[in-house]
Parts: sequence; C-alpha cells; structure tokens
Amino acid sequence: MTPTLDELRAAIDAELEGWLSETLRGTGPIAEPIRYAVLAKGKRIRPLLFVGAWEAAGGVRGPIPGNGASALHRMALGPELVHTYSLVHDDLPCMDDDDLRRGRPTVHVRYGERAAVMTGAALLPLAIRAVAEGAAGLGLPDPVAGRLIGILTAAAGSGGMVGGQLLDLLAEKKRVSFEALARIHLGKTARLIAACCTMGGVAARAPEETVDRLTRFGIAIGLAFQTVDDILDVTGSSSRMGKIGGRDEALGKATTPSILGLEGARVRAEQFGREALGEIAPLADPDRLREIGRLVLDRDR
Ligand code: GRG
Repeated sequence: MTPTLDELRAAIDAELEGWLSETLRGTGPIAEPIRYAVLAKGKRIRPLLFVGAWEAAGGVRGPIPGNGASALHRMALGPELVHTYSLVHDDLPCMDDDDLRRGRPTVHVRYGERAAVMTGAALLPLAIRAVAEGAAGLGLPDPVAGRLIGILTAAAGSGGMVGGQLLDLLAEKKRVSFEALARIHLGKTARLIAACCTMGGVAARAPEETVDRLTRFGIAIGLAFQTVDDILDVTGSSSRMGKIGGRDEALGKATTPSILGLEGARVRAEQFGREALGEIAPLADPDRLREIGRLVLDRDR
C-alpha cells in the first residue's frame, strides 16, 4: 500500500526524532537547541519532494532490502537539515531578525545568539552525514553517494542558498528588476528545492534524462514556492504560518507582489506550477510529486 502524504510526513518526522536522539547522545548542550530547531512543526516539503522524486523516477516502494524504508527517509533528512540551518541563521538579528518561527520563539530568542549560530553550523555536517548513511543503507555505490552529497552541498553553498541569501540582503531597500529578483529566488530557495528532486532521481538510479526532468521540475516548483511565500507574507495569517507576516515590506525586500502586484504574483506562481507539472508528466509514476506540487501552490502556511 502506498502511504498517504500525511503518513509519509509522519514517517519522516519519526526518522528525524529517532536519528537525532541517537546521533546527539553525549554531545552536550548543543543537542537541545538542535532538537528544538529541527523537531518544531515544519511542513517537511523538501524531504517529501525527495521521496516523491524517487518514486517518480521508478524507485521501488516499500521496504528497501537490508535497511527497510528508513534508509530512504534517512537520506531525506539531508535537505531538511540544511533547510533548518538556513531558517535558524535567517532569523538571526544580523539577517532578517525574526522572533517567531514554526509557531514558537526563534532559536536565538530561546537560547541566545551564540547557541543559534552554533546550531546552524552543526546542522550542516549532520545533513551530510544523513545523506551518507542513507546512501549506505540503500546500498548505493560510493561514487553515487559522492554525487548525492555534491548535489546537496552545491545547492546549499555559494552558488545556491548562501549566495542567494547575500543577494537578498544586499537588495534590501533597493529597486530590483524582475530578472534580479528571479536570480535571488533561484539562489536562496529554488536550488535547494531542486536538489531534493535531483537527489531523488539519482538515488533511484534513474536515467539522466529523468534526473534532468526532475531538476527542471524542482527549479520551477522552487520558484513557485518562493512566489507563494512572498504572497503569504502579505496575505497570510501569522498564527497559521507560525511566523510574523508583513516582514518583507518592513525590511524593504523586493518580492514578486511588490513588483507584479498580488494578482500578478498569483498568475506567476501558477505559471511556474504548470511548467513544473509539465516536466514530470512523462515520468513513470508522477502522482506523488504532482500532489506535492499542488500543496506548494495551494498552501496557506
Ligand atoms: C549565515 C552562513 C549563513 C548562511 C545564511 C540563512 C541562509 C544562509 C539562507 C536563507 C535562505 C532562506 C531562509 C530562504 C527562504 C526559504 C523559505 C521560503 C523558507 C520557508 O520554508 P518552509 O515554508 O518552512 O518550507 P518550514 O518551516 O515549513 O520548513
């Protein structure tokens, strides 16, 4: 039986909880803020996309020989841990300076700035470890494991999330063209989301043409994701989102609604969504990815 999306999210949450308990045992005071950051109620879009891409690429459902389905879920933790690190650092006073995240005080508010910087720093190596362990559990050859780690770290680093975040900060209170905004969104959000999809295809040992399709799907759905995020920052409910709305305007950030208006931004998000779904239509089993794509477009948190 194919698990529902909620069941899959619950399995990923269980893997996160179990693995962190085991991995952080004996690590001292860093364990508490790490658990606080990671085990807060995130939507887990990135690990879901990874598993969805793996299924779409023909990865076999059900228990994986040797290590059970958890080897796949272990690898899925990699992008989620990179993402959580980015949230912890993004919330710092020297970045976007936010007090609320995932419905509770941000890590620096709860544990102090120094612990928050260390928490983010600790999450990155944990992410790489999760991918390496997942690859071993799936019985993937070392060069494939190396490729998977390369995909994740490239998306997280200077050519992806970190580079995009700096562009985003430098653009505050400036007039930004739509093209420049697209570069910021690609770097700070879409490359990591695309990496989840690429990794799903590579872990499933899919043909390169399929991996490329999944990457293009991921870029388009990542751009849709950030566009919806910008819209929700204007229209969303803070209690529903678990973070304070209206921050983009307060910080003078260029966003899709600030350039195209709310309606224009909605049209743009739908265009990205259609582009994304078109990419995966020819794949063997795209239903789960389609469902996650709709979730990205229709979300209210
Ligand atoms: C300080 C070394 C250093 C690096 C900074 C902070 C950072 C790198 C990058 C930030 C990138 C960032 C936060 C982009 C925004 C992406 C985004 C829309 C996040 C919200 O994701 P959701 O909605 O959150 O999936 P949940 O809580 O559901 O997981």
